[in-house]
Amino acid sequence: MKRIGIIGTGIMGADHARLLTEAVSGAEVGGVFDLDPARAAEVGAASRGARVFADPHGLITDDGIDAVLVASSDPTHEEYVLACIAAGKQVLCEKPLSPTVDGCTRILQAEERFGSRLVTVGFMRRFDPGYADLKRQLTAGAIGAPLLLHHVHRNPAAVPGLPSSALITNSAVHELDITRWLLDSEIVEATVHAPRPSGLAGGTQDPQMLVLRTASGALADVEIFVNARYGYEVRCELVGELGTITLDAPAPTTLRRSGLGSREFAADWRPRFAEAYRRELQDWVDGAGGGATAWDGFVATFVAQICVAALDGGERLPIRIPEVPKIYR
Ligand code: ISE
Repeated sequence: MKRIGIIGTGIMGADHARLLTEAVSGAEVGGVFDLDPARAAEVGAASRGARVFADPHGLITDDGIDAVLVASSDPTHEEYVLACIAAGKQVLCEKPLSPTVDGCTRILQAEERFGSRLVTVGFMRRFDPGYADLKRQLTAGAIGAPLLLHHVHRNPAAVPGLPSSALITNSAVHELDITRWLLDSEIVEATVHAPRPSGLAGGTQDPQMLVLRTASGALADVEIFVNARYGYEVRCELVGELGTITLDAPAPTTLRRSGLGSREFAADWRPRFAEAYRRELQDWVDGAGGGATAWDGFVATFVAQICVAALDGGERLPIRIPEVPKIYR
């Protein structure tokens, strides 16, 4: 039984703790830490009485903890991931690996010095049955060569005053990762278009439209809209030379009544990606290596930062990703 230590027991840390306790085999929550001790105690108690640590570094180095899951606030990821590498422990870090390219680079360097991969990044969509099937069909040649990829990513409401860049670094970063993963080709150019912002977005530039070109010559567009009001929705359509594949994951049921059909949308991403999170955790616990690497985490942050510059400047920007270090090839 692998004993997992969780750093950060907010919305994602608590959800991971629940999945590890109820839905993943071969692991248990061995310890938790949160800046809010009451929140940590609550999640510890719900995880079959896992130990509550007063110090995150104490959790990382404790002999009773075999591997660490980092779900704390984004700017703290680097510190905890580096400490896990120093302790030689496997770590699953929620996205982003670090919000800065420099932070991601320091993690890559530490992992290279260690000599083998310890870091997995929580780009859970790679484990979503829908995206996995899309990739399987594309690879099997079902629609021929891919030409266009249309993404829609909507949240019902964002916190007032959210910086416009967060739509890219916190939300569209999933599309940046899934586009290069699905098409198996790096993003080499980005433009970000900003329509009239929604009057309900509290001053944030929302929505935004990203246009990305891949090295293979395909174009991907991403509508990111975090105050869409009606619910949480993620879908996409891949257009190839022979046909298209649509990924739409609505509620399992549609209600037809009084001349109308309707279906439910979740309030956030957890129900939509519940199976993806479960598969991601099981893969990590099993050491199967199917998740995103620190290199993938670096590339996502690298591309996101250029998209933010493209939003600010309004122009089309080239993206030159550095050479892949040896341990990630
Ligand atoms: C959130 O942080 C996530 O990671 C979700 O997967 C994403 O869909 C949402 O837009 C983000 O705010």
